[in-house]
Amino acid sequence: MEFMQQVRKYAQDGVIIIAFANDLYLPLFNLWFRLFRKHNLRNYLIFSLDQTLHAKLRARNINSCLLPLEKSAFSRGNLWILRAAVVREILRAGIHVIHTDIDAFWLRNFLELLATHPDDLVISRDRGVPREIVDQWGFTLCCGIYLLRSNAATVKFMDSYLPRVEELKDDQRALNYMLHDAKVVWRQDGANNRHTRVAGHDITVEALSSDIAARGGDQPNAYIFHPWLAPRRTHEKVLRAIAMLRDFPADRRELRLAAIATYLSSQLWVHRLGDTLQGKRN
Ligand SMILES: [Mn+2]
Repeated sequence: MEFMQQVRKYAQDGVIIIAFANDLYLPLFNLWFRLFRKHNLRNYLIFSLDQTLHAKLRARNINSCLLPLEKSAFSRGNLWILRAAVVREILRAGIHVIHTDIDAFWLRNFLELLATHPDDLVISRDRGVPREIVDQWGFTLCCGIYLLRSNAATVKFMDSYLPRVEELKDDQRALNYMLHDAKVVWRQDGANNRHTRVAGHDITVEALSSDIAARGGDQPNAYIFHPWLAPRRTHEKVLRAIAMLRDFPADRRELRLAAIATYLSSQLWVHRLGDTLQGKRN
């Protein structure tokens, strides 16, 4: 596949960091990238789902690969399937993958965890989807940020996983159900991470503590903050994320600049100015 040339070009030490976005999410991407770029990583590739975003990122010298997903065909389900298919191709090429959502903010360099977290799949935790698994494990695996190592077992795992993602149109549900079907037993380590070996697939999994990959609250050493941003307009999501990031040791200056940029790039300030003038007249 054509995108693999780009992956090979940007991978370093056999690792590539990937994210997916479209132009609608540019404000959120901008906030994400402000934090990500501080780690000076070059081994990343943004899969731009439309030409508009791709052109904008290229103009800013951001590593982007155009992987068009037609707006008419665009649904989250199709994106999850595409994402899993891309990951499978990269693993098949012998390259380890770190996948990050663009709302999983890199407060610290997640790549550093590679050396001390040797499991095949190292993945963040969630408490939402699928509900029935939360009831049993006390958590679920969250595809917002993960490291998947390339080896014979993980490549083979993807061959079972991808059809499951296609069937459920949801990569997170598919992953959790596969492990649940394999009747995994979680073992807790001293740092509140959970570990298991998946019978039948022979892969090991580490479900990271929220001290490393936080979904909220006060985790001062978190590498990743992946807040719940309920559906709303993208600009509002960004402003909400900025407000939540203030609880973490993120760069205050970057956050202020991001907030200003978000106001300027949205129509919000025009509306607010309008409201203010209206208020004065009344
Ligand atoms: Mn997310």
